[in-house]
Amino acid sequence: MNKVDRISREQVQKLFNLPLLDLLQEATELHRKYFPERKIYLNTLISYKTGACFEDCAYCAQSSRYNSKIEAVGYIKEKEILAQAEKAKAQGSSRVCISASWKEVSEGKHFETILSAGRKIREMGLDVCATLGFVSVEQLKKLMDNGFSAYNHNVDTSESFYPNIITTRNYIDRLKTLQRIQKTGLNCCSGGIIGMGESENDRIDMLHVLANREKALFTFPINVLVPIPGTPLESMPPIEIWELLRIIAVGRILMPQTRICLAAGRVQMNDEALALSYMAGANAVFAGEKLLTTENTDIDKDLQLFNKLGLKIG
Ligand code: SAM
Ligand code: DTB
Ligand code: SF4
Repeated sequence: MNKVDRISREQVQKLFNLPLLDLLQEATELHRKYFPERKIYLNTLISYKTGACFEDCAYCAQSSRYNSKIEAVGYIKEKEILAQAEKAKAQGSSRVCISASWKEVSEGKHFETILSAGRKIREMGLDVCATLGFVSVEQLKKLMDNGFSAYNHNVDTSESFYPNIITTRNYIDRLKTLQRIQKTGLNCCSGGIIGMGESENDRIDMLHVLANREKALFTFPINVLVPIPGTPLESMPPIEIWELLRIIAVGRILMPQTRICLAAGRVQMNDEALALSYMAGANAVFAGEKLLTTENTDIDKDLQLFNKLGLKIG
C-alpha cells in the first residue's frame, strides 16, 4: 500500500458534514475508479478460541465479565479449523480470518496450531489473516512466514470514547500494534464499531486516526453493533442506515484504495440498505452462517443479491 498524505481533523470534519447525497456521489465515483472490477471480497471468520476472555470490551459476547450466553467456549482442533476453511472455500470465500479471544498472543502450542493451520490454509489457495489481540514483531514475522497476509486489530472508536467501552487495554497500545503490523509488512486491517453511544465527533476522530496511518490500510472493517444480551451495551438503540452510509462514504473518500468491509450487523439490514452500502464503497463482507458468536447472512441470500446488483465475488 502506498504512503498516504496526512489529512487534518478539520478536513475530515468538513467532509463528514457534507450533505449525504453529495458524499455518496463522490464516494461512488472514487469507488468505481479505484475498484473498477465490481467485486465483493468474501472473507470467512474462524473462531479458534471462543469466549472466556478476561478483557472487558463492553460490546463483546466473549468477555468472561458479562453474562452473555454463548454456545461453545474454548479452543477447536486444527482439523476443525481446516474443515471450516474448506467449507468457506467451497462457498466462494477467497480469504479466512482466524480469531482468538485473547488480549495478546502468547507463544506455545496454541500459537503453533494457528501457524500450522495458516500454512495449510494457504496451501488450499486461500488468503489467510489473523485477529489475535496484541502481537509482537517476532510473532508477526512468524505469521508472515507461515503464509498469513493480513492482521486485524480494531481501534473500535475514538481515543476519548475508548475508556467508556474498554478499560483493560488502551488506545495507544492499539495504535502501536497497528504500527508494528505495517512495519513488519503485513497488510493491516483496522476499523471500528458504530452504534455504541459514540457521538459524531467520535466517529470523525476514528476516521481521522485510520486515514492517517503511515501506509494506507488494506482493509477498513465497519461493524454495526450487535447488541449482546448480558453485556453493558445490550440495550443500545439501533443506528439509522444513513449513519452507516455516511461512515462508508467518508471512509471511501479518505481511503480510496482501501477495502471497506461491511462486518458485523449485516444480517439486520435489508437488501436496499445493503445495496446502498455497496454503492457507497463497501466491497468486502464476512460470509458464512456465523461471525464469531452471532448469526450472519446466509450465503445464498448474499449471492442472490450480488447477482441482482451485478457484483462478482472475489
Ligand atoms: N480479541 C481480539 C481483539 O479484541 O482484538 C480479536 C477478536 S475481536 C472479537 C474483533 C472485533 O470484533 C472487535 O474489535 C470489534 O470491533 C468486533 N466486535 C466484537 N463484538 C462485536 C459486536 N457485538 N458488535 C459489533 N462488533 C463486534
Ligand atoms: C471485525 O472487525 N469484525 C469481525 C472480525 N473483524 C474479527 C468480528 C465481528 C464479531 C461480531 C460479534 C460476534 O459474532 O460475536
Ligand atoms: Fe476479548 Fe477481543 Fe472480545 Fe475484547 S473484543 S472481550 S479482547 S475477544
